[in-house]
Amino acid sequence: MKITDARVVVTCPGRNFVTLKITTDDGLTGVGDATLNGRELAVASYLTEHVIPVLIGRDAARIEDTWQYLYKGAYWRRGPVTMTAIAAVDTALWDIKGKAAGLPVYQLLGGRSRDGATVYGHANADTVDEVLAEVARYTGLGYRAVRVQTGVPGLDATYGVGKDKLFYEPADAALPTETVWSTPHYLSHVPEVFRRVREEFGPHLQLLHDVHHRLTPIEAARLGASLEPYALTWLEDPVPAELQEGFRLIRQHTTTPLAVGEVFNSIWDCKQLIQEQLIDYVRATVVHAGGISHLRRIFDLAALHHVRSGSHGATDLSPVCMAAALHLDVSIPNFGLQEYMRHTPETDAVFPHDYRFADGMLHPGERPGLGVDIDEELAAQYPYRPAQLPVSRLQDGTVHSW
Ligand code: KDG
Ligand code: MG
Repeated sequence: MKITDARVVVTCPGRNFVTLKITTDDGLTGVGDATLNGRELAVASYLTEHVIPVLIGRDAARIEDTWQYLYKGAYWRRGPVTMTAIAAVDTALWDIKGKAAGLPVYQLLGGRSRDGATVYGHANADTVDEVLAEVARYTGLGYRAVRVQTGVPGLDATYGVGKDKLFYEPADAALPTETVWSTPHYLSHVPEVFRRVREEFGPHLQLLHDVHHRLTPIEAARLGASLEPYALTWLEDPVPAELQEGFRLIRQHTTTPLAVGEVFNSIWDCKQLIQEQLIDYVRATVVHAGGISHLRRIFDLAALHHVRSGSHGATDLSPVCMAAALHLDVSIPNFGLQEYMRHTPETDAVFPHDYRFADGMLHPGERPGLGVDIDEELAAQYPYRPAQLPVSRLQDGTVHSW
């Protein structure tokens, strides 16, 4: 089963997506997501210039060997661009293997460990009163878990609080827009938001909150402690995670569970966090963490240390990534939650897929392979549009982390 063709499709049905499509000599095709928000063309070029030439003629069945070849053979290991490109190849080869076997990929990963992947939705609004209505929208749709984000009084705009409902789009302009951030305003506001949500929805709805890397460890410790009465399922990205031992400080002060990892691209980004049990959920995902093969390795390490999965699933991860994530989610023993931010109807039409939402869960479907494809004719109608993520500054003008 030799690879005879591989090509990169860049399309913008409302937002940019990069997809790798691989074809074999027996006519099978496989798809892999290669979207890196705001840096899409870097991955497209990495694949076209450096990866596709070495794929042609290789045995499509040799998934692990191809992964090692691309990772070790490049000499330059890790990094989001490299690992997203490797992820696309790995995902497409799992898709092909499933089709060759006539089985959905989750069966090749050991079969089901659960009925479906429990997902969380996104309640976003400027005010607390409005966000209560958004949470109700999700519980009405059958969700069992909701992430809650609001505007912060005194700040004009807050990253992660979308204007659209059911999804949000953070890459909002060809050149980065700028927003202003104040930690004191934020820290005094968030506990009141969760007090109101718990009061309205009771103790059983799973609640989550994303800090978007905006605090220092001691500030995050204070936030975690102040949220303990509201029993969050997780507090996400409380601090930037390059300094893995920085999480020790947060852990010493709070029992609020911690989730981190949407920007991780390798097991080395979370090795210490997992081995020291400094986090409760690892949010790495298929497209940015080296594909199904490498993400499974991360989740296996996590399982040894009582850390569960909580894969990133924002709109900038295409339906190809979502499908791949779901096959892993239903098969691994230590699944926690799957993020689900719905795509626009235009995106869903470009990427026809078998997965579906029911009873608060996503189900990967039973089609051989991943159960997702790209409609290349439709994709061609949506040319690439440059879009970047915003930059945040403190009130004194200092560039801030989020
Ligand atoms: O591209 C960045 C987004 O995917 C990210 O900001 C979304 O934080 C996010 C989340 O938790 O979904
Ligand atoms: Mg996040």
